[in-house]
Amino acid sequence: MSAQQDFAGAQINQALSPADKVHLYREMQRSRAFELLAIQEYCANQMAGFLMLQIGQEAIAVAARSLMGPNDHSICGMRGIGHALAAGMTMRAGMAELFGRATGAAKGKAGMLGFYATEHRHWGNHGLAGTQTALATGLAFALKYRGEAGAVCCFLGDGAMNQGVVHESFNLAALFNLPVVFIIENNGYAFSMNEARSSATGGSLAQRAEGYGMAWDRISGDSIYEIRAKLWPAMERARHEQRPTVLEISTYRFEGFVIADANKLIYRTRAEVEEHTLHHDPVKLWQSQLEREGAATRQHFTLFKREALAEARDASVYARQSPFPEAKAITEDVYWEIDHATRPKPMGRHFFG
Ligand SMILES: Cc1ncc(C[n+]2csc(CCOP(=O)(O)OP(=O)(O)O)c2C)c(N)n1
Ligand SMILES: [Mg+2]
Repeated sequence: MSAQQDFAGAQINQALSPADKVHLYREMQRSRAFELLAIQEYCANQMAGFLMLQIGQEAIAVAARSLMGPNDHSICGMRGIGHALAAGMTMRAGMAELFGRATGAAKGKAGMLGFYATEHRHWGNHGLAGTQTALATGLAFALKYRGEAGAVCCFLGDGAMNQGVVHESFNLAALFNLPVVFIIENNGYAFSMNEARSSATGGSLAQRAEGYGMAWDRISGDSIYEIRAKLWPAMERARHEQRPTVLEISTYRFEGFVIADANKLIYRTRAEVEEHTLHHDPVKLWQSQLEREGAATRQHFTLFKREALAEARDASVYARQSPFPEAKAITEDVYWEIDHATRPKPMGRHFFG
């Protein structure tokens, strides 16, 4: 029996209609289509800076978002394009941001790190590994302080788990009983370094939660059903008991660390990459599961894939036709606006006077 079927019977999955399941497929396919087209545009010199993609990891963002309600929040590390799309950022806003255009999600000034969708309670991606855990802890504190029954889903990489700030955040989340779920997307690599070379563990990264008295679990990132079945109780624990959890989801990034990673087949063997792309592609696995269930036919899946691709193409046409930001925009949306009139003094407060 596959991991998908093992968890199909979980109550939270029984609640999914065939249309809901198809929606999850389409969301994964949108993320995949957007990122595949972004690779082409990046290689055609349309984008500056880094491009870090979630191809191979799509089930995590999509399954998690499907469990979130109006009081729940999400935040992630630098590999966050799929998270923002799953949260509700339009492909147009995302692609224009990658193209550095004024119509982008961060007005074309941040590129890959500007994928904030705060109107959907997604608090963006963060370039300094692990720092999002401190922000997530603050978001969770705010929920509790305001008496709102919500959960914060904080995504981080396996490499980020070795940053000091993660342990400070775990400590405060457990000490103050905060409604946060730390979700480690363990794709086996921190940059080019595999987990065995970078992390000291007694078998799993999530187990470190025990040192803080937090609940923890491990999940296969192959399976939408398993992610939903194990994430839901953690979110409920956060919402109703204000207690944190650490979850570790095993996954794999099919592409390099960044798209300009020329060594992706040096620190990983071709056979390893093929094994994952052939047998652990979450999009293909979900499609097979839904075909077995009769939720949609193969023709439908072909159509959904085409629709996702058409949406991505529309986004890149939109991005290409959009203007670059004007030079004066460089001093907008920065602290300078608040602070520039303040005369420096030896003592006192500048920002918060
Ligand atoms: C504090 C800090 N140190 C170093 C880096 C450089 N850096 C960027 S990504 C990365 C590895 C991240 O690995 P992981 O957390 O597993 O995320 P993944 O790339 O696998 O999604 C490093 C060391 C950084 N961004 N921040
Ligand atoms: Mg990693």
